Amino acid sequence: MKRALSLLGVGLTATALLASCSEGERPARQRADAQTSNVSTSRATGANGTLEQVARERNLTPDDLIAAAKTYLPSGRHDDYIMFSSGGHSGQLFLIGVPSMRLLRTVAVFTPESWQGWGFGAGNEILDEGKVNGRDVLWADTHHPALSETNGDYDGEFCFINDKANARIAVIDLKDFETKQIVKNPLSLSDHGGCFVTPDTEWVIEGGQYGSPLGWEYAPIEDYNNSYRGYVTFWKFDRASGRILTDKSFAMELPPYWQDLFDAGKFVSEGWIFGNSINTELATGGIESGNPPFEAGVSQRDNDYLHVINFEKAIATYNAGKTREVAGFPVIETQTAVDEGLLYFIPEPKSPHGVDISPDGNYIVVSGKLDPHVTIYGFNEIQEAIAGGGYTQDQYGVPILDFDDCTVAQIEVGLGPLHTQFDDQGYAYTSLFLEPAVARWALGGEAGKLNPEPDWSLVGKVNVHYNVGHISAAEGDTASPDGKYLVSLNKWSIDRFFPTGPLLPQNFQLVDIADQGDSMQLLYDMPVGFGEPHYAQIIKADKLDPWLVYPEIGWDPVHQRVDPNAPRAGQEGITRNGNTVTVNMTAIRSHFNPEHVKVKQGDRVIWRLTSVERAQDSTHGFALPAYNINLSLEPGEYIQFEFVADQAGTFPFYCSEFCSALHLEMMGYFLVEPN
Ligand code: CUK
Ligand code: CUA
Repeated sequence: MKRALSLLGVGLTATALLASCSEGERPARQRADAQTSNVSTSRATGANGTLEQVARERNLTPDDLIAAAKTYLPSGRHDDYIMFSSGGHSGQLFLIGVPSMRLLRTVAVFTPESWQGWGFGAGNEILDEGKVNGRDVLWADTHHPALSETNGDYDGEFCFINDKANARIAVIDLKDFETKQIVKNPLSLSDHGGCFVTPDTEWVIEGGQYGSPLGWEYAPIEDYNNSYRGYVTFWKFDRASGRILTDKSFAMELPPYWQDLFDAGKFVSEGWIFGNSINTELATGGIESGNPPFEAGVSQRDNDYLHVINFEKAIATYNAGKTREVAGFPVIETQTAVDEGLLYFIPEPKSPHGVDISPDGNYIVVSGKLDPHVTIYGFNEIQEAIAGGGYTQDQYGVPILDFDDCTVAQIEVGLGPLHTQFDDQGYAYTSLFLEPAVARWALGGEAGKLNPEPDWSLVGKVNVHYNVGHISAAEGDTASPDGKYLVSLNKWSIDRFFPTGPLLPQNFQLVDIADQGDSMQLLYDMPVGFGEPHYAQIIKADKLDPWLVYPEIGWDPVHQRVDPNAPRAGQEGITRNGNTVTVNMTAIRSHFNPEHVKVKQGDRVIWRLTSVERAQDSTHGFALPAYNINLSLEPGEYIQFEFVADQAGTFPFYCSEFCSALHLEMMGYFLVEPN
């Protein structure tokens, strides 16, 4: 029920809003406006009446007005935070401003995207890196973006993202927000547990999910326990080149449970990796043969296993060559991991989803989807349990530590707990899929800022609509979370938006978490009509330092350097060598040079195109019909593409960005003379 709109309530609210807008936070131009006359003061007073009128006409409560004021950005003002959201089965990454919840940009990753020319003459060699057994796979199911970190905090340099559907990892450089590399995992087709970085981004962690023979060769499902396996891969990242070094990377073979998500320890737990799992039942489904379906078979046991990996030691084991080559990739076998003391299990309740490390690295938080608690493991307790010895083992020989020895608390938070984030006040937040709600709870020992007693307790809840999966708080998985905002990534949006046919968008709900205690305010609903995002990370905008134009004319964004082949102004022309024709073309407002490109049918065409613009935002496009080419040429950018001119005809090419008053004239003719 909407609260009745009282004149007094709105009046006070509006006054408070105006008063709370401190001079210091307002841009200089607006301060200057305010100083030049008294009109602005009377306007502000007058605005009370107007605000009240608008509120009444639009049926807005005082809370609605506060929410609007907390999220609205006047034209020209920027968001404080940028959310990097996975794009789910769109295969892309999305950048969203917080708190305005405005979509800023799609980053083309695994899927062709024609606005950016991605896959239409640009980025083709990177998309080719994502081939599976030589076949194009031009979609992906992106789940978990991972911003690069220094000392456990986002540093704004790179973003990684996984493709659950084909076990691939992409590397995005945040200088230009473009994808630079796609790595296909040679061991598997399934990688839900990617990707997560170590605190200095030396390694990118990619965990598997659905068990299969490593290398995915055929094996009968009846042979699941013997032939199928899980894994986690550790990709070595080289910051200088901005690339994963595949020949310095390795994997660890795991039992064929379904590894779900991983996280890297930090501070006290740095050098350790934690992963949760489901299907320790080793269920193999087969509903058509009268077997329990997976959904029943996978959730029979009360416990699954938290995977605890001594990663420091695993690196040493890899460096010592104690690996086996599988599909040409070095793998530490499970037996080796056990012998070397690299791998331990701890029971975790029940069908868990998500494992999240507290900002100080002391605690590992796991939620069982079918258990109303969050379970908190202590890193020191785990170390003592490992040192204590006397383990039981699972059927693959992996030591199982005692649950009670390793846990420090369990808190009943509600129904269907999934993922956890943290704030700067010693609170943790856990999504509750079934309620649906987000629970705030006090992280014992860390709640000291407001609550001096070590305290593990539920503090408050905010309802969300509907079925929240991940949540993302501002820098909420780092060593120093910011608090302030939390976004609830809701799976369903029924009744929240105009129904666009039977397919509805997802719903991102912005929640204000700045107020302490049990008050959290829902501020904004953002329809997400471009895929089903899973995880997102929110970074302080001032940590990002993108280029405004490419650093030099002739810049090749794939390799982040000037390409010596890039044509410069004055070097334009067309050269023929046998039946290979090289086009050296430049683009500037408002023409291409050359404008006539004449070839013979069957010629191989190498087309080199440089934007010689230096002004920010002076982007040109390049559209070549029938040959499936479209480019986005940002200032300074160089792109080369090749094709065989197998279709004779007259092809008008043109600039596909409205770049100037004479944009429509920015065109030319590609003339292919028939044989
Ligand atoms: S997952 Cu989708 S809601 Cu892939 Cu991290 Cu949990
Ligand atoms: Cu260049 Cu339009």
